[in-house]
Amino acid sequence: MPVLRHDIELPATIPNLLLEKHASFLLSYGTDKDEYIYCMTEHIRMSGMYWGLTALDLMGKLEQINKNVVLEFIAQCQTESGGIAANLQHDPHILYTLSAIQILCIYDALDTIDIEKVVKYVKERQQPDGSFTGDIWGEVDMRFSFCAVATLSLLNRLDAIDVDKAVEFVMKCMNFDGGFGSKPGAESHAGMIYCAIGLLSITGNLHLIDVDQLSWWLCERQLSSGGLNGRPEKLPDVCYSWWVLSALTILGRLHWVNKEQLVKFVLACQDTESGGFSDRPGDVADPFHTLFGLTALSLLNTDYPLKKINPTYCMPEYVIQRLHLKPSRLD
Ligand code: GRG
Ligand code: ZN
Repeated sequence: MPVLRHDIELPATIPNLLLEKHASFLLSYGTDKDEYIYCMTEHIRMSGMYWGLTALDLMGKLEQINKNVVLEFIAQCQTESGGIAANLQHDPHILYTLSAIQILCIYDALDTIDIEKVVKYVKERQQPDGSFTGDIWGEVDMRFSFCAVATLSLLNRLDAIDVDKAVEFVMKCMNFDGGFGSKPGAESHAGMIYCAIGLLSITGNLHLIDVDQLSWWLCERQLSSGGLNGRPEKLPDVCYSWWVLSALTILGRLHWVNKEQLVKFVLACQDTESGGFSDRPGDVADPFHTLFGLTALSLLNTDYPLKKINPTYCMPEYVIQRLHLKPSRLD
């Protein structure tokens, strides 16, 4: 009888953390603008920059990036509507607006762009039921609620939207299993749970959650390999070490996962030759999974020399403190 494989086997030897290699992987990523992978990621460039810069900052290597080039790129990506695009001549979207604001906060350079116009763009995305569209074309997704609330809170302008309505919509996305989906009735997914818990943490509404039920669902994502999947019956992936662990950290239940096993899984996802992390051992590394490999190790309080990451904003903790933001967290 065929048996479906829902986990992976870890390699016999687990490498140590290869910080220097990860830094050079990220620094060289995209230096060759004719590379296939550079072209294929053109449409998500702003988020790619946020993943890479945040990862470099966690490793204490941010000064190796030319800050002025980054700031000038972001300024050029702000469009007439106030929203920010993923790349030059692209349409603005709330996902890339958040990534741009996150980078500007890391660089303490919000004055690079027109902030009032960003606030107007985000405000215009809110619908009568409290949800948010990602852009002018009308797709609604709970991820966009998180992006809107995170962006405005980083700008200290949450007053621009109806926060109660935004929370009401997020709570409509909660399922019988305690998890959250992308819209009402949609299947629970760890990425969406991060968005919901992040939004509730920023707005001070974590009391609306059944903490034990949701934390059970989250910790049951850990498989025998030590890695976490994003929903039942799926393979483990290093990025869920962020989506799941950040939520468990905010809920005060980080100790409900086996830390030692998870660290092993995360370390096994490194590319020991070229640097970077991939989703699973042996796959191709990319900046997205590199960030989340590092953030997982940061959240797990390992002894590695990494800065602390804030579980709500996925930004270095020192930046969140500099902005005097205090997203709530349960004990
Ligand atoms: C500030 C970190 C940060 C994020 C901004 C965009 C966003 C807010 C959050 C995205 C949350 C999300 C939906 C993450 C999941 C990403 C992912 C791995 C999707 C893949 O889903 P499937 O169904 O994969 O293709 P599985 O693992 O279920 O097979
Ligand atoms: Zn992934």
